[in-house]
Amino acid sequence: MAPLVWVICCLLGCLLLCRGSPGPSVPRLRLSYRDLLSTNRSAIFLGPRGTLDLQAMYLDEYRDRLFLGGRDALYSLRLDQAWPDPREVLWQPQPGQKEECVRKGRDLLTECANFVRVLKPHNRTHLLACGTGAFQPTCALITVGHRGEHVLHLEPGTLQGGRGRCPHEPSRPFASTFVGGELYTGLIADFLGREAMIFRSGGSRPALRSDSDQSLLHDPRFVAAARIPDNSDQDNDKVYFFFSETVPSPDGGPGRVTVSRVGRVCVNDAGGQRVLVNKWSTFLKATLVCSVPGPGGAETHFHQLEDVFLLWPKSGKSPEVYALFSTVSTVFQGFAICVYHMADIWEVFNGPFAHRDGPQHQWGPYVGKVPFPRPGVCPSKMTAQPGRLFGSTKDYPDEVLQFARAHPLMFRPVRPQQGRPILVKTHLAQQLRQIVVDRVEAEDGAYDVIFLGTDSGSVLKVIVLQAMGSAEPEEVVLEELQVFKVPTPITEMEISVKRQMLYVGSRLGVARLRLHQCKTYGSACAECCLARDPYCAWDGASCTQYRPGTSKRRFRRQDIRHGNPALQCLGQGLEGEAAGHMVATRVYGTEHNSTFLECQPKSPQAAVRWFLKRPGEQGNDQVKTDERVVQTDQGLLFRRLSRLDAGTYSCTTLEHGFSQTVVRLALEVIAATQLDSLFPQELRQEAHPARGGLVPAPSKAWYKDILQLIGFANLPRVDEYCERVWCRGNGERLGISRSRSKQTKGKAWAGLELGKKVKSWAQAERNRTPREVEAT
Ligand SMILES: *[C@@H]1O[C@H](CO)[C@@H](O)[C@H](O)[C@H]1NC(C)=O
Ligand SMILES: *[C@@H]1O[C@H](CO)[C@@H](O)[C@H](O)[C@H]1NC(C)=O
Ligand SMILES: CC(=O)N[C@H]1CO[C@H](CO)[C@@H](O)[C@@H]1O
Repeated sequence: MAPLVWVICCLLGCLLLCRGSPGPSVPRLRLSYRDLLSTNRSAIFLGPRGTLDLQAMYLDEYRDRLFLGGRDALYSLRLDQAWPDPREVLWQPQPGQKEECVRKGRDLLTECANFVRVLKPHNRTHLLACGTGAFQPTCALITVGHRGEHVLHLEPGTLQGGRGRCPHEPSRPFASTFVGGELYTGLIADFLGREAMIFRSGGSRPALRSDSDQSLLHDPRFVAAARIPDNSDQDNDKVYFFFSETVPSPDGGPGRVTVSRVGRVCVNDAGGQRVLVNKWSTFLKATLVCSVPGPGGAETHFHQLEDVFLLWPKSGKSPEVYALFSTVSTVFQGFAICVYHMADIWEVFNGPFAHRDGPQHQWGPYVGKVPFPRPGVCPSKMTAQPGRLFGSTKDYPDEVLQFARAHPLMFRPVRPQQGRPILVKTHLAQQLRQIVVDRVEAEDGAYDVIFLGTDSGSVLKVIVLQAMGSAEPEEVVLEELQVFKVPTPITEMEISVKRQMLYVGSRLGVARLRLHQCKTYGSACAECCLARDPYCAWDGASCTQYRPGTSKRRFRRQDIRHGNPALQCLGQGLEGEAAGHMVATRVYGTEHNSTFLECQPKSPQAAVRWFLKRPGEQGNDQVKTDERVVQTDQGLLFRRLSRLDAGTYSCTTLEHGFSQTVVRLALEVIAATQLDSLFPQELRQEAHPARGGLVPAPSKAWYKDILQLIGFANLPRVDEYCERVWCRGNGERLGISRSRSKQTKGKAWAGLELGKKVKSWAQAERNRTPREVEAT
């Protein structure tokens, strides 16, 4: 029965999600790989061989370096200099290890190399690096120099086994963090991929690991690890692990289910004295819930943890936990972001332990007496009792350790802030893999800007607005940035708030991406305002980075909540270039032929309308579309132009109740009869490709275009036309095949492909006298 209920719940969930889908999730701005490079928004490092096989990234803001772990190699890039300025260290597997790896049935190309997966600070001059070593994990210390130096070399004398610190496989998820000279790692630590553990090593204390007899971890997929202090007492410091597990169905039904967990251990855990020797004695875990409530208690659950980002506040000690989840359902695919307070996590760890009891072995809260010191509590002043100090977990009574062993799971789950996700995304063309959050001060408060790395090499920049008096948060996708040229999953993302940069890694390489580039939004106040980007504000002259506190409160126009330029940009050139005074660009079309008037607003969220002012008339009429005149996403298409179509066309956009004219085109229609009478017979033949014509383009097509040129007997106009249609820039431009960018463009093309040869023809034409032309 259980699976059926599941499916039904899920379907119901789908419907709920569809109906209540918050806000438009179409990005307001889409920037291509080329756009990003050409505007210096991003810079790419692919390594000397064109691909890094990137496995690890460590952003070192103290040294201003970015360290990368790849296949058989390590790299160091300087952040403060022209990018890239790499240092490389080659690090192959031990001799014979590659062959052994192949002998054991592993793939030579994809598995039997040293994939460097761990890069952590060791001390002021050294990093700890670990690689898979062709299925024999190996660690070494890497000299990186003091601050200001740019050196990178491996210390051969420090090579040592890396089992428990680095997985055997290049692809298996794991998480580690470096605390007080020791490395804490959550991973599967054996060749066969069965031995899941949390492992601590590298310090002067004996290594500590999970108790494998108890199977505390069920096929875990670790995504993050970090030290988070409970309070100012360092004795209470704990390392938290975020992971998903596949556990037997909790209601005793068949099959297994995926659940997400937060687990923790005390930094000062030393294991037990008689039980749990060299094993964790303080390990506890709790379930992380991220679900959308529906009517009648039906919930759509997001069970699989994809990534976690800890947002540390400027003041205060505990971070907010931003977690990206996905569904594990085969019925529909969705993603959700839930935010957890540490206080709520602590409360669950202080609450009842989960306990299996009763005839069906159901889970319930443990109601018996819990021994002292409470299992999971670190030895500290709090555990001291008169006569018994409990200075170490080795002093804990056996009873405490036995209880901890038997009750690693808390009964209550951790619920997110507001009890629901801050963001739900379904029907996505791509999957979400990574999350980074930046808290940005804006004119009207702080906004959390969320960067999401997708599996198609792009980054989404999103804000979530909690509307007043509404339960549904509004999602605003500010930008979609195609960071990598080809679709590739983003595997690493680090932010430098200091540099206002995001470092984005995929297998291919790493990109440095500016968090914002305000001028991309446009040069008018209204465009800046409509962008709703908390990083950007209108400063009275242009769209620039908003810096709180530094402004002299002159013009700081920003309206993230409503994006209402009418209010924000009054007297700020709201009309500007966009208004009625905008000079119309002259374009030409021939009667009976097709013509296209282009208008692509920057924002795909804007509604486009076309207006026509006929020659001699006063008012603007909205263009009536039918099968002859078609409005497309790119502009207005006339299938067959009529002389009556001549006039001035205005393309206006409507967004957030704000209307603006973005393109004005004065269309002139050249009568068919005029063309025929003006066309020189000999040129018509000469132009034919079969007779050695000028361009190897579709014959009819191209000479018709020349007809159009001829149509303008007065030469300045020929020039003008040539200029507009083909010859602008380097003269290589073809009438139709030009790059499509996000900029709004107002242009018409004849719908024909013509090359640069037309230009030389036009040149020759210009040298003829008007009389000659007329005479022909
Ligand atoms: C991009 O950066 C390079 C080097 O710093 C500079 O030469 C170039 O002008 C910049 N381009 C733009 C569009 O800012
Ligand atoms: C860092 O550790 C290495 C290896 O243990 C040692 O050789 C080096 O002197 C240490 N550096 C500092 C600054 O302590
Ligand atoms: C498609 C179309 O209408 N083509 C016309 C373009 O103009 C020439 C010259 O007037 C006509 O012959 C074509 O039929």
